[in-house]
Amino acid sequence: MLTKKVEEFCNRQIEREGYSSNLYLAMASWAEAKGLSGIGAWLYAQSDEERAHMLKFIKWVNERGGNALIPEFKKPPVKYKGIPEIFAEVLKHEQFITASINEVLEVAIAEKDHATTNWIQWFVKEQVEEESSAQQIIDKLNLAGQNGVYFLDRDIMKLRDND
Ligand code: OFO
Repeated sequence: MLTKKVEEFCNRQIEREGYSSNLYLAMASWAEAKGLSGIGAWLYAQSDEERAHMLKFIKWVNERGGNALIPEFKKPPVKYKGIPEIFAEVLKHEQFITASINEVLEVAIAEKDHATTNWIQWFVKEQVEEESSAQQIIDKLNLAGQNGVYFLDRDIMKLRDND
């Protein structure tokens, strides 16, 4: 059984994972409309993963005797400056999500909720991978210089290792 506090933080995380999914969906659509279908495909896949993260939290809350609430989501930006800016934003957003997951973990520890403390380790590991894959893309873009976006669009799907 979840305590009220753990339930509240998990519900907060449902909103954050859902917003992440919509944010990456908005970025995917923007990139695709600019003709960058490779980068678009990467972002669509990322958006799907975030939806799966949201569902994991929904199911966990309900399974543990809580009530998972489906919130309203803030509208993500519709315009972006460019691909380097998008990936800088992806990294920043993932760092925010990492901090948020850590807060859920800290609340679970404080509430002596060993089950949630154990369950959420999957997310702790996932965040290490997500931050690292965003950083890897930024590094490649920086290395490639002028034609970086072109090469990234061509090769980005090869960088996905987890689907
Ligand atoms: Fe990209 O992170 Fe979900 O958890």
